[in-house]
Amino acid sequence: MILEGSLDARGLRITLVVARFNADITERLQRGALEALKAAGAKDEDISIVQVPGSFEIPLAAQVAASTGEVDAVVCLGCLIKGETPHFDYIASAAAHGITAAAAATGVPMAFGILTTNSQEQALARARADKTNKGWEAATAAIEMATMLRTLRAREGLRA
Ligand code: RBF
Repeated sequence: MILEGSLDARGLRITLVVARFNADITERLQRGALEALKAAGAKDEDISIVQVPGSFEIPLAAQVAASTGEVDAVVCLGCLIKGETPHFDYIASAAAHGITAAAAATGVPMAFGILTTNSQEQALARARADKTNKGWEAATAAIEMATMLRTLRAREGLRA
Protein backbone atom coordinates (compact mmCIF):
# COMPACT_ATOMS: atom_id res chain seq x y z
CA MET A 1 0.00 0.00 0.00
CA ILE A 2 1.22 3.46 -0.82
CA LEU A 3 0.52 6.24 1.60
CA GLU A 4 1.14 9.75 0.37
CA GLY A 5 0.12 13.32 0.96
CA SER A 6 -1.71 15.63 -1.40
CA LEU A 7 -1.19 19.18 -2.56
CA ASP A 8 -4.52 20.30 -1.14
CA ALA A 9 -3.89 22.93 1.55
CA ARG A 10 -7.56 23.61 2.33
CA GLY A 11 -8.00 23.69 6.10
CA LEU A 12 -4.28 23.52 6.83
CA ARG A 13 -2.79 26.03 9.30
CA ILE A 14 0.68 27.00 8.17
CA THR A 15 3.30 29.22 9.80
CA LEU A 16 6.11 30.78 7.79
CA VAL A 17 9.24 31.60 9.81
CA VAL A 18 11.18 34.13 7.76
CA ALA A 19 14.67 35.51 8.44
CA ARG A 20 15.16 39.22 7.76
CA PHE A 21 18.88 38.82 6.96
CA ASN A 22 19.28 39.15 3.17
CA ALA A 23 15.71 40.46 3.13
CA ASP A 24 15.75 41.21 -0.59
CA ILE A 25 15.97 37.45 -1.15
CA THR A 26 13.88 36.20 1.78
CA GLU A 27 11.00 38.49 0.79
CA ARG A 28 10.97 36.77 -2.59
CA LEU A 29 11.01 33.36 -0.92
CA GLN A 30 8.10 34.47 1.26
CA ARG A 31 6.16 35.63 -1.79
CA GLY A 32 6.78 32.29 -3.52
CA ALA A 33 5.67 30.35 -0.44
CA LEU A 34 2.49 32.41 -0.05
CA GLU A 35 1.63 31.93 -3.71
CA ALA A 36 2.05 28.16 -3.41
CA LEU A 37 -0.14 28.06 -0.30
CA LYS A 38 -2.88 30.17 -1.91
CA ALA A 39 -2.74 28.14 -5.14
CA ALA A 40 -3.21 24.99 -3.03
CA GLY A 41 -6.29 26.44 -1.33
CA ALA A 42 -4.94 27.70 2.01
CA LYS A 43 -6.94 30.55 3.50
CA ASP A 44 -5.33 33.86 4.50
CA GLU A 45 -6.55 33.52 8.08
CA ASP A 46 -4.84 30.12 8.37
CA ILE A 47 -1.42 31.51 7.42
CA SER A 48 0.87 33.22 9.95
CA ILE A 49 4.21 34.86 9.29
CA VAL A 50 6.84 35.02 12.04
CA GLN A 51 9.86 37.22 11.35
CA VAL A 52 13.25 36.56 12.95
CA PRO A 53 16.57 38.44 12.60
CA GLY A 54 18.57 35.72 10.84
CA SER A 55 18.60 32.04 9.91
CA PHE A 56 20.22 31.16 13.23
CA GLU A 57 17.01 32.23 15.01
CA ILE A 58 14.67 30.18 12.79
CA PRO A 59 14.68 26.86 14.75
CA LEU A 60 13.56 28.29 18.09
CA ALA A 61 10.77 30.35 16.55
CA ALA A 62 9.68 27.31 14.51
CA GLN A 63 9.63 25.10 17.61
CA VAL A 64 7.64 27.58 19.70
CA ALA A 65 5.16 28.14 16.86
CA ALA A 66 4.72 24.39 16.45
CA SER A 67 4.35 23.87 20.21
CA THR A 68 1.07 25.81 20.25
CA GLY A 69 -0.60 22.74 18.78
CA GLU A 70 -2.39 25.01 16.34
CA VAL A 71 -0.04 24.62 13.39
CA ASP A 72 -0.08 21.81 10.84
CA ALA A 73 3.27 22.70 9.23
CA VAL A 74 6.05 25.25 9.40
CA VAL A 75 7.90 26.66 6.40
CA CYS A 76 11.39 27.95 7.27
CA LEU A 77 12.80 30.61 4.95
CA GLY A 78 16.24 32.19 5.04
CA CYS A 79 19.25 33.01 2.93
CA LEU A 80 22.92 32.41 3.69
CA ILE A 81 25.45 33.80 1.24
CA LYS A 82 28.96 32.52 1.67
CA GLY A 83 31.47 35.23 2.40
CA GLU A 84 34.89 35.37 3.88
CA THR A 85 33.65 34.00 7.16
CA PRO A 86 33.30 30.52 8.62
CA HIS A 87 30.01 31.74 10.10
CA PHE A 88 28.32 30.53 6.93
CA ASP A 89 28.95 26.89 7.83
CA TYR A 90 28.13 27.33 11.50
CA ILE A 91 24.84 29.07 10.84
CA ALA A 92 23.83 26.72 8.02
CA SER A 93 24.58 23.71 10.18
CA ALA A 94 22.85 25.14 13.26
CA ALA A 95 19.76 25.99 11.22
CA ALA A 96 19.55 22.59 9.55
CA HIS A 97 20.10 20.63 12.76
CA GLY A 98 17.87 22.98 14.76
CA ILE A 99 14.96 22.65 12.35
CA THR A 100 15.35 18.87 12.25
CA ALA A 101 15.33 18.74 16.05
CA ALA A 102 12.33 21.10 16.30
CA ALA A 103 10.29 18.97 13.92
CA ALA A 104 11.23 15.80 15.80
CA ALA A 105 10.41 17.36 19.18
CA THR A 106 7.00 18.66 18.13
CA GLY A 107 5.88 16.17 15.49
CA VAL A 108 5.04 19.12 13.25
CA PRO A 109 6.57 18.95 9.76
CA MET A 110 9.02 21.73 8.99
CA ALA A 111 10.11 22.50 5.46
CA PHE A 112 13.67 23.67 4.86
CA GLY A 113 13.67 26.74 2.63
CA ILE A 114 17.00 28.24 3.59
CA LEU A 115 19.21 29.07 0.64
CA THR A 116 22.94 28.45 1.00
CA THR A 117 24.71 29.95 -1.97
CA ASN A 118 28.09 31.30 -3.00
CA SER A 119 26.71 34.54 -4.40
CA GLN A 120 23.79 36.91 -4.49
CA GLU A 121 23.30 35.94 -8.13
CA GLN A 122 22.83 32.27 -7.23
CA ALA A 123 20.42 33.25 -4.48
CA LEU A 124 18.34 35.35 -6.91
CA ALA A 125 18.20 32.41 -9.32
CA ARG A 126 16.54 30.35 -6.56
CA ALA A 127 14.05 33.06 -5.68
CA ARG A 128 12.47 33.73 -9.06
CA ALA A 129 8.77 34.49 -9.46
CA ASP A 130 7.84 31.00 -10.66
CA LYS A 131 7.54 27.44 -9.35
CA THR A 132 11.33 27.03 -9.16
CA ASN A 133 11.27 29.54 -6.28
CA LYS A 134 12.62 27.64 -3.24
CA GLY A 135 9.96 29.25 -1.04
CA TRP A 136 7.31 27.80 -3.36
CA GLU A 137 9.05 24.40 -3.17
CA ALA A 138 9.32 24.48 0.62
CA ALA A 139 5.64 25.42 1.00
CA THR A 140 4.68 22.59 -1.34
CA ALA A 141 6.75 20.11 0.69
CA ALA A 142 5.07 21.39 3.88
CA ILE A 143 1.60 20.78 2.41
CA GLU A 144 2.55 17.29 1.26
CA MET A 145 4.00 16.37 4.66
CA ALA A 146 1.06 17.82 6.63
CA THR A 147 -1.50 15.93 4.54
CA MET A 148 0.54 12.73 4.55
CA LEU A 149 0.98 12.84 8.35
CA ARG A 150 -2.75 13.42 8.83
CA THR A 151 -3.46 10.20 6.94
CA LEU A 152 -0.65 8.31 8.66
CA ARG A 153 -1.80 9.38 12.13
CA ALA A 154 -5.41 8.48 11.40
CA ARG A 155 -4.26 5.05 10.30
CA GLU A 156 -2.08 4.58 13.38
CA GLY A 157 -5.01 5.73 15.53
CA LEU A 158 -7.21 2.97 14.08
CA ARG A 159 -4.55 0.38 14.93
CA ALA A 160 -4.00 1.50 18.51
N1 RBF B 1 21.91 35.25 8.87
C1 RBF B 1 21.41 34.82 7.70
O1 RBF B 1 20.22 34.46 7.64
N2 RBF B 1 22.18 34.77 6.57
C2 RBF B 1 23.50 35.12 6.57
O2 RBF B 1 24.14 35.07 5.50
C3 RBF B 1 24.08 35.54 7.79
N3 RBF B 1 25.41 35.86 7.85
C4 RBF B 1 25.94 36.19 9.05
C5 RBF B 1 27.34 36.43 9.14
C6 RBF B 1 27.89 36.73 10.38
C7 RBF B 1 29.37 36.98 10.45
C8 RBF B 1 27.07 36.79 11.53
C9 RBF B 1 27.68 37.11 12.89
C10 RBF B 1 25.72 36.58 11.45
C11 RBF B 1 25.13 36.28 10.22
N4 RBF B 1 23.74 36.04 10.13
C12 RBF B 1 23.23 35.61 8.94
C13 RBF B 1 22.83 36.33 11.25
C14 RBF B 1 22.56 35.14 12.15
O3 RBF B 1 21.66 34.25 11.51
C15 RBF B 1 21.92 35.63 13.46
O4 RBF B 1 20.78 36.39 13.18
C16 RBF B 1 22.88 36.51 14.28
O5 RBF B 1 24.11 35.86 14.47
C17 RBF B 1 22.29 36.84 15.65
O6 RBF B 1 22.09 35.69 16.42
